[in-house]
Amino acid sequence: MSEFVFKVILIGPGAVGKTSLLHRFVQNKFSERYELTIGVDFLAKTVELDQCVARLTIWDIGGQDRFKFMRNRFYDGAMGALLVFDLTRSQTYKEIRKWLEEFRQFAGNNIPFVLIGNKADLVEDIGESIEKSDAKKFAENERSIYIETSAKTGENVEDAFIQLVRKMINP
Ligand code: G3D
Ligand code: MG
Repeated sequence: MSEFVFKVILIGPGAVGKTSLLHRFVQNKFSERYELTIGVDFLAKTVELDQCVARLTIWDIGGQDRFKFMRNRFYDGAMGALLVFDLTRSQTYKEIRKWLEEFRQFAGNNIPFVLIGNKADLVEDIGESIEKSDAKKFAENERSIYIETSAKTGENVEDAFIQLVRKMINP
């Protein structure tokens, strides 16, 4: 089996569910938790797929704007990203382009990402705040894919990370 080691980062506006997705993904699985004092936190998880073992360190950033000096350290060596917005707040979708630009500027132009619309469980009550087809088109134009998740119910969370790992293994 081939073995890979990947640094993955979770990016996107505040309160879209980045930390919740990270915890949902590693729950009940092998993981190590590290608390760093200056606004960045990561968890480790190993996944197996397609005859490969991928050892992931998944970095989560909090209070990004307060810690601009941490950006290099956060982005440095990142090999993939989940770019997350909140399906119930269209403003967070509008900010995605800016996050993608920053990601490419700091991590590199050809690093794969998956676009995530999170909080799918709330959409039924609150209704769509963005056009799903628009998000899909945007992702495809950026050589990516779009997945809707719920960190609350767990819907598609594993799938989102696995799709990203696939893209990192076969760029
Ligand atoms: P962030 O890390 O991107 O800043 P968090 O976001 O993971 O801290 O989540 C922000 C808030 O959204 C949290 O609520 C969290 O429970 C909620 N949340 C995250 N993901 C989901 C989801 O998929 N569905 C629902 N219904 N809520 C979600 P609080 O109340 O703690 O601020
Ligand atoms: Mg967070």
